[in-house]
Amino acid sequence: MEFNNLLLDIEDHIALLTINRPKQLNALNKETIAELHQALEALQSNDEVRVLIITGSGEKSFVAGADIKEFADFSVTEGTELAAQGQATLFDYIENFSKPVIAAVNGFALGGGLELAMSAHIRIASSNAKLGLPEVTLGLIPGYGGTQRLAQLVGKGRAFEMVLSAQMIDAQRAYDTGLVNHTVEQEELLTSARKLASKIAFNSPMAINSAIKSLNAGYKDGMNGFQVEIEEFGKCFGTKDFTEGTGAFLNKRKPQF
Ligand code: CO8
Repeated sequence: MEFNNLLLDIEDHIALLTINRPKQLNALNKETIAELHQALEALQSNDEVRVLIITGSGEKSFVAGADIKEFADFSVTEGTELAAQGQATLFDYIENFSKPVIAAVNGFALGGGLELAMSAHIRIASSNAKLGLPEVTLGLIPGYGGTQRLAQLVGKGRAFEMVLSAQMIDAQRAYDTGLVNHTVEQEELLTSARKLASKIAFNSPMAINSAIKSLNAGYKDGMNGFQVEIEEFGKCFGTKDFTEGTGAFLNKRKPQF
């Protein structure tokens, strides 16, 4: 697959997606969002791939936000449409992806960039990362799910402070508040993300898909997370992964999923 703004590398069941607009600090323009969707769609149905890592090109920035140049003259209708389409095709799409997505945050994760990282299931940040939602300095608010996901991750009080003050936090603070799962030195970022990804890749893809659905259900309006968990738990018993996993345990061997 060829992209203008993305690099895609698949190795050992792990897909590494690199947003590649380093001169613009990997800002998300329309084309990049469309390419990410296209790549994700292809990876969804690629059975070789079990885990995704998303990162940014260069050492300075993960993603410095939505591309401000593209929406500077938008109307109310266009702004609404931009947010709705972006949420549906990228941010919600990642959160509900059937395979785990790890964001490897290698520098600035601002606005839409932090929202992208928050859509992923797991975040690892390099120690130079700076994270924030600066939209109110532009007369905007986060439009790619940031007001919702930030509060889910760090709690409502901290989310209010970050959104209203527009202040960036460093990687240590992001770790302390639960916004990222780990912080590591920049040179270790991709190795750490790959290490975690390969641990996940070893496990049952079918069970992992059920776990993603169940965990997400607790955060969706009108869904009963406990009920979804019961249903997904039950479904596992009908899968070949369950036969393999339990069979391997009982026969004292490693499972081959
Ligand atoms: N959009 C477009 N271009 C950008 C962006 C961006 N978000 N961020 C950086 N760039 C470009 C700069 O314009 C500059 O380009 P050029 O060389 O052509 O002038 C280049 O990247 C390098 O940037 P700087 O020279 O500014 O680099 P610095 O090291 O001085 O500063 C910063 C780095 C602090 C990250 C600075 O670039 C900055 O503040 N960027 C903007 C951050 C921001 O406000 N992000 C939020 C954007 S709004 C958003 O994401 C809304 C999401 C929800 C949208 C929902 C639909 C509407």
